[in-house]
Amino acid sequence: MSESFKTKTSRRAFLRGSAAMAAGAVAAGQARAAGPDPLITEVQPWASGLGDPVDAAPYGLPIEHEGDVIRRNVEWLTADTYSSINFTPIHALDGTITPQGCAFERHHSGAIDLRKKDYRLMINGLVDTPLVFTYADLERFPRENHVYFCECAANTGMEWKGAQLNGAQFTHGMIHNMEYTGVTLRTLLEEAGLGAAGDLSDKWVYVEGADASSNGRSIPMDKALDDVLVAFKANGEALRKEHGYPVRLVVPGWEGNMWVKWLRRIEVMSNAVESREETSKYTDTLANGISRKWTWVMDAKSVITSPSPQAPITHGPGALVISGLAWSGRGAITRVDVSLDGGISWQTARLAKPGEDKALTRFYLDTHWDGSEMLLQSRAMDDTGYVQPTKAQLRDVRGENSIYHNNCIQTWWVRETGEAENVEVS
Ligand SMILES: Nc1nc2c(c(=O)[nH]1)N[C@H]1C(S)=C(S)[C@@H](COP(=O)(O)O)O[C@H]1N2
Ligand SMILES: [Mo]
Repeated sequence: MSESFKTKTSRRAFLRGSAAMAAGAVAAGQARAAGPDPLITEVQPWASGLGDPVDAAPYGLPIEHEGDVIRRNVEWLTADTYSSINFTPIHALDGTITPQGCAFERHHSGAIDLRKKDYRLMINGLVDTPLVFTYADLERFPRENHVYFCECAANTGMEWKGAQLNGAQFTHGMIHNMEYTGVTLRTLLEEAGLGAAGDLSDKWVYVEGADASSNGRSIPMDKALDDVLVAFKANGEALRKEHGYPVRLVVPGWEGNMWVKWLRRIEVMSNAVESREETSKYTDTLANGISRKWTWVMDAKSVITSPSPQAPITHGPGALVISGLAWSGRGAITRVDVSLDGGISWQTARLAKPGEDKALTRFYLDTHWDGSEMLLQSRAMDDTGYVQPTKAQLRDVRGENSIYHNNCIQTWWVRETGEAENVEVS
């Protein structure tokens, strides 16, 4: 085949292709018809030889070109990286499931290496028969699968006094959403027998981890018997070390701190322990200096992940997909509104799927950008009728002394260049 003939046929096929695309889709209408595109008309190196054989990577990692889709920490936030946190790159993900490899980590004394054969889970206290389970024992109870989000109560906590961190990863990335496989805590408590506890309505369980910090937390019995899972798989595979391998607690809709990793003991008690993690930490100091405790539930919240400071608009005016995440610890997301003008007017976004109970919901606003600046906001609603508050509404109730449970509406200022910045419109 002569070179000119090849170019001609390819060119014709290409033009036909682009005309068809333009008829169907807005974005594709900008097909570059200026000249032959060598990426289409020339045989490329990747088509001139073999690719990698199977087994090149017995356990695959993302392709190197995606190397910036990683967890990141903020160095000045914590004194060291053992009692610290990093952030999920939510600005670069889509859909709702967080891959374990880039799901945020929060440790109080580092991620420990605990082998299944060394794993023991004790249930003691006000139970008929104190029990110790091995990992193999846990695998013999009936299992359930559920997708839930886990949000650290400190997520967005740096933004109380004003816009601070420039990126959805840093303002809202203390969250992940996985499909967990595990045994209900109810099953294990009933195995030990709750007769000894008497009236269950005022009882608690105290849960602690095997790491040096132990991260002990008290959970009211109602919740313990409701939807709490003792989980050993996430997204189909074993939990990663950093997420509590081999077993962690999943406390749907409630603050991440209660999701005890490397779970080692569950004690049925007549009182809450009032441990460090539920008194000096994870309580909410109000304007008058008095702190609220037992604020376990993560209220409805949302954020636009793209465009956002780390995900600017790079394509100029025209078709624009605005996308983000919404969630509620009280139930399912029913609606998300998006504003392009800092909350003056709102449009209802499209939910990728109907909202699921205590799990992330993906929303899209498929819109046309005229190239002018925008103040992008999203506002979530859940099936209890709750509406995500503005920053001003939240401050009216909470003051500015809080760290935790900041679920206010976030604003990104998108400039004519497409770049975005964290700003406050309260
Ligand atoms: N044993 C133990 N469990 C723990 C912690 C810990 O340091 N030790 N950190 C808690 C906190 S504050 C959060 S937000 C979640 C974070 O879970 P992840 O690291 O899987 O994201 O785990 C919780 N469970
Ligand atoms: Mo946390």
